[in-house]
Amino acid sequence: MGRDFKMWLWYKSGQFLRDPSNMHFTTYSTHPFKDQRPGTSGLRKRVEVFRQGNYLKNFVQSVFDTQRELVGGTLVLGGDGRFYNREAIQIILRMAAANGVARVLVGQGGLLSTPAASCVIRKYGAAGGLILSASHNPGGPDGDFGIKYNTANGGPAPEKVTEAIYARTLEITNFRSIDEEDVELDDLGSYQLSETQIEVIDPVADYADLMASIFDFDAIRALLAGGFRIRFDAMHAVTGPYATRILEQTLGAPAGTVINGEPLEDFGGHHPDPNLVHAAELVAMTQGPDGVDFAAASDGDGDRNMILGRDFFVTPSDSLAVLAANATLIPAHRGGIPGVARSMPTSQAVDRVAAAMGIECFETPTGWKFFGNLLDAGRIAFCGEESFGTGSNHVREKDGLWAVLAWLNVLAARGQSVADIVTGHWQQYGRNYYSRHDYEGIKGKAADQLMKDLRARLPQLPGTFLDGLEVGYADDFSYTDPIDGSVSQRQGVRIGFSNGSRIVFRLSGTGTVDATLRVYLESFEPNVASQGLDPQVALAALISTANELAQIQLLTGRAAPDVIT
Ligand code: VG1
Ligand code: CO
Repeated sequence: MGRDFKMWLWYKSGQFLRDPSNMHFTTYSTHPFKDQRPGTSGLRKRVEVFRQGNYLKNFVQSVFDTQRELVGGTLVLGGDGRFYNREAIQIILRMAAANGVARVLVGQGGLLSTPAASCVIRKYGAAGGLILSASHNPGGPDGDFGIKYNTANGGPAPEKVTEAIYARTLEITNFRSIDEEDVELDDLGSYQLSETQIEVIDPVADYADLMASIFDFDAIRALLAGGFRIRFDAMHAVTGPYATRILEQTLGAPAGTVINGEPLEDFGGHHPDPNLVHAAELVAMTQGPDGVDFAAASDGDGDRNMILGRDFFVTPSDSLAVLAANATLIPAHRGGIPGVARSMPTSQAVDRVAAAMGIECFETPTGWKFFGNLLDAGRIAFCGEESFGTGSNHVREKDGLWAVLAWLNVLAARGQSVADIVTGHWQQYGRNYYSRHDYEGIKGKAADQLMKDLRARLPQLPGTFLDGLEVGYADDFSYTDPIDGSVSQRQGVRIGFSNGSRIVFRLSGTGTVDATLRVYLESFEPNVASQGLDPQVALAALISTANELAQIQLLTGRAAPDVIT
């Protein structure tokens, strides 16, 4: 073997960079990947992308390089249990030890729901957390994987942090790790990994305690004991253990209340996406004379929720509005809430509640990270997104089980059915008909062209009539954070009509292949006699206006959306 070849082997092994001043870690050389910019909620890619070369390691090292509070601090680590979760956790543990993290709190089995991770970060004063999830995207070797950094407030890193991490990924030349055995993730306890203390914690306990401190568990227990029938679909994702412990073991719901409760690496081959399409089994349980009184589902990482009554679907935007209107029935909010917030595409139903209550209402870009500052500043207590996301100031993530418990608390306090509460809400505040149409897997070029064309037309639209409706405003949503003044531009094209209807267009920031166009449609109906329509019927004119305006069929070749929610 020639000297040069030996040198090459030695170089490839990465051993050449072993730092003599600290034998506890090894520095390995690496090369940047150009596609590690986090999207709406962290870095999401196909599993095969994450498993190539140093892909995961590069990103994690970029977090350690830029988030220096982790050195000597506590890191929270866990994921939704999807394929590659365990392997990724072992890699991150070794890198955490090599990067001087003092303590890692990792969920048993590598599990932590997104809201539970937020809870644990806050409770134990961690410097930050790494959450491994691609949320509602399918899992398995051919599915998706994801990683997200959350800061010390427990919330998703704001844009300035994700941009710093991304910038680092573009220039990274090496990463640190140690040569140690895997940590035992299935047994609770404390382990030493080099200089770092690894604590394998019960992923449910802290979260369950937090829930008990917020809600009227006695009232919910009495409701369930009185024959109120519920089902919860964990979709073989992370909420199974949480829902079983809280709903069945703590609140006394009968065994079998939680369905699909065992977390599986591939979610049983399904999309762990709580909507009418993917949770069809649950929806069927609410229908007909034997239908249960209340049903709910959550997504892969436990931050989303779908709420159903008997023969009744609660639109997420309405769910936020109803919970805000009934906030004082929840013990933690007995004294009232200071304000609410919703993402821009979410319906304006909650705005009406805020106006009636005389509290502040904020409109933020899509993604939970934009609620963090408002929550930290105490300006809002409830917030939500149309995409089945609802939450409060108890953590800094949206929280599926929180929403379920909030509904059960309100139902117990009011003694009415889900349908009666929501239709009563419409009578009082008016109904915001709402729907989202998703065109998935369209070519990136076509999607960009569509958005570009729309943007170009915006200045001419105000004052014109589209299908008989006068355009009041047309813009590309820009948000200035009221707390730190940071500006986020190009957050979605909005077209508002003078009768209160809206059409919003934006491209998804969570997909992993091609582009997804989201079209959000909303109209307002104050007249009680006209509030009982199917939203697709009520919104029909607006739907065709949207299609024409954006030339959806012409540019994407699609005659109809793939998913309607
Ligand atoms: C989607 C939703 C958005 C949500 C995000 C993360 O983003 O529209 O409201 O915050 O997913 O949710 P996008 O960019 O694809 O529209 V989850 O449950 O992934 O954490
Ligand atoms: Co999610």
